[in-house]
Amino acid sequence: MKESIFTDPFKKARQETGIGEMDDQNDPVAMILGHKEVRRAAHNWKSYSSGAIPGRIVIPSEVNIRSIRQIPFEVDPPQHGAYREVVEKWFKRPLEKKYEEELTLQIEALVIEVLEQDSFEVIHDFALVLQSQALTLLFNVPFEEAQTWISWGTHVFRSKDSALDGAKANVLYDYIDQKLAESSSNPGKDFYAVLLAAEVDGKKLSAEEAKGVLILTFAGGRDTVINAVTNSIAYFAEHPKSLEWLRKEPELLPTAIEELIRYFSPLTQMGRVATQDTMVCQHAVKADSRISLCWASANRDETVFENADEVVLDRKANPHVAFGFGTHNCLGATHARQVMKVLLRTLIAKVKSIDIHDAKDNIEDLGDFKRKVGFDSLTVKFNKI
Ligand code: HEM
Ligand code: EMZ
Repeated sequence: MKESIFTDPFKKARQETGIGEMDDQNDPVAMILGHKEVRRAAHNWKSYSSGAIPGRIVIPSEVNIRSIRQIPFEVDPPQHGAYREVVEKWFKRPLEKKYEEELTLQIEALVIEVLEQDSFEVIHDFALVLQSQALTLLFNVPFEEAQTWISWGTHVFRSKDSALDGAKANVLYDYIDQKLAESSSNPGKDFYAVLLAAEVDGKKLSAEEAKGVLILTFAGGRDTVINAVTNSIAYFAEHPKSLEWLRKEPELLPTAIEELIRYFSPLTQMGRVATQDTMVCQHAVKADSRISLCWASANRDETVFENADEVVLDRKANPHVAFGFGTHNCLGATHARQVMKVLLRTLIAKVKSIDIHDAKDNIEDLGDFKRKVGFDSLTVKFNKI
């Protein structure tokens, strides 16, 4: 019961002041830590804007490696709603029967493959592969395309030695340019063609705007899904009774998935830029300075969640904010939930127990706060039923 414990570094600051402070590349961030306050600020886009210069609301800031605006993520209402409308339907496709069936075939094949191995490294040999393969369904492109995406590694802007890797980002940008060019001369039935045909307020989406949506789709759903998958495997390795419980009561799966996502909170925080001088939790926030909505802290708020630091698989009310809240709530959540559902369904059908052989934590360094968000590597063995 060690590798699957994710402690809450924000507790003391949340209880004492409700605010955490960190520096990020000389551009400080006032982190909002309480559940109620995070939800309130997420709603208040007039005071806390997402439409700052591209990259600034991300922590660590990506202003030095990216000038293209991610859409709809870095756009405020009312334009945000118009952009969101053109992609919303496409992001609901994971609920279609055929999508779920194909996802099931992909994930079963992967699980069967690793079940034959004496051990395997979950992040690179399982979660990254699973995430990339599943994304071919969301894009509606050939399965083989996953090979290229796997070669990019777990993050498109970060590499092993560098939290912000411009050269790596260029690989993604060049790839997208090429795919958009191919699509405009020979449109298929994929996400590229949908974006190039889309109209916002009676005007076609430009290639630059389509690129902004695509960068976000590649970047946003990558390490988050990889961490949700990997951390869940660590959890079931150390809680074999939970695996048995779900095997006996599979109707609990959707509830269990929300709880795992609450507990792991794969995206720690997201920033906003204050549009005017304001106060939050008795803390003065200057115009043009950054705040963050700390989803990970809000999800451990003891005034909202009983036994907040425990995984309670059948937790009844679970108003977690791991997928955000309000205007920008996660567009990829339908896909991410389907991935988790199919994965857990496959695990309970085929895996008796899981042994951890080795683990290296991935700790985010947020100034005073050190937060385990996942693993750099996790080596396990799956035992067959
Ligand atoms: C937004 C978390 C998976 C695409 C968000 C936000 C959070 C989040 C917290 C809100 C950001 C904000 O308010 O500024 C997660 C987690 C995931 C996940 C925890 C997995 C467990 C995905 C996937 C995709 C995706 C798989 C797509 C492939 C997006 C997009 C937005 C978003 C496009 C922006 C929505 C908007 O601005 O209206 N996500 N995400 N996410 N996410 Fe996810
Ligand atoms: C941005 C972000 C989106 C950012 C909703 O979150 O995810 C991060 O992983 C990326 O680095 O650019 O897409």
